[in-house]
Amino acid sequence: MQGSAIERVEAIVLDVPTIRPHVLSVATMQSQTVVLVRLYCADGVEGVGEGTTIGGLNYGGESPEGVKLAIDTYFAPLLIGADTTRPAMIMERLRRSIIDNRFAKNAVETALLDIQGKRLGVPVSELLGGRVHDRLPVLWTLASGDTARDIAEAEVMLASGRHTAFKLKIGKRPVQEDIAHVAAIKLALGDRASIRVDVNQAWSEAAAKRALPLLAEAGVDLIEQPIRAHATAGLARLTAMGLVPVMADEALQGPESGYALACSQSADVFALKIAQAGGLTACKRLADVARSAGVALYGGTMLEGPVGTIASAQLFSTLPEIEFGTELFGPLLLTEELLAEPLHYADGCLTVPNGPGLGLKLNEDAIAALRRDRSTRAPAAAPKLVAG
Ligand code: MUC
Ligand code: MG
Repeated sequence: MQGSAIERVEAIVLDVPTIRPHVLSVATMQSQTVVLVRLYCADGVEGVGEGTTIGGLNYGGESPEGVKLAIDTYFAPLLIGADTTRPAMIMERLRRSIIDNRFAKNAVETALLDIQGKRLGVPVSELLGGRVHDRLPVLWTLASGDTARDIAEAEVMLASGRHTAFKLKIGKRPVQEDIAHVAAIKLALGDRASIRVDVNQAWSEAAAKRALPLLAEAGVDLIEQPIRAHATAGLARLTAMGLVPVMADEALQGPESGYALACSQSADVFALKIAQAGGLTACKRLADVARSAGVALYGGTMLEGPVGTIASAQLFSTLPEIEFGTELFGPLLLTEELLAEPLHYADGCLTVPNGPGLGLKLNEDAIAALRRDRSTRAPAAAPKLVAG
């Protein structure tokens, strides 16, 4: 086997507690299940990627356990022996054999680009066209489920200077209660903060039509995925109301869906997510579609740990315009540090690492302690999630 060939593939499921419950319309997270995919080459070079989602199967079709199963059973046999100096060739081979599984493909592509960057001595951003930003603006999500607690949390963030924009998770409560919650937070924070809302598909079009003028009046700057992902005509009608910019998130399942949404003028803004897009290069194609169509950009996440967060940052750093900033705060939601050297967040921004590949070193002790399969005595069960 040549030195650059993949010798071993490992998919690891980690259960990491969150600093507080994170309440979305689709799930309440008490912990995040981070899936790491590690590729080991014969010459000792290794790469890591992440295939994390939100709320097990509450958010989409790929669960953490499903990503691991797909990697172990279907991806690994195609990867063993493959020459990592040809990441695009490997990804093409995977695409020809595996139809969907975008989260798993993203994890593998991230790991391949990590390896390639390490071999060439350049950050992943330079393999994707080259970075134009060394720091990216990062908002914080207020999602404790309690208005007073959210305001107190925002005040702490504003005082520390770590964030000046906030996304509120709504859609779980009746619409009027949600509007009152959003208006109270905006009133408390005033011009000191940009407030956006994410409904995670919870509303009907009729409910969204009632809510939009009220959200505009409250001073909301952006509304994310208010209605079902497939309801693109409805999303276009909400966008055409022109009251608050509308952002597509769950509706974006890769560059082709972005093209369709752009053609139907269904959204003002696209939430770019490397996992939902099926990898970094697919996500870059999605960004190109948006840019060509005059759709604004936002750097989204699946609340990944540091590996997925920095893979996203490496890509987002190459985009000249990312008008609505990013939400690359996933690692800050976790109680445990998964890196040997923590990421740098300050003045509302995340610094994009500059080392070769992703520019990260894992905290192996933390990973060993958090792996779901750490005990051979009793197989650990999946963490409890409270649905919707
Ligand atoms: C989503 O739907 O955008 C991103 C930030 C957050 O709090 O939840 C996610 C998922
Ligand atoms: Mg969203």
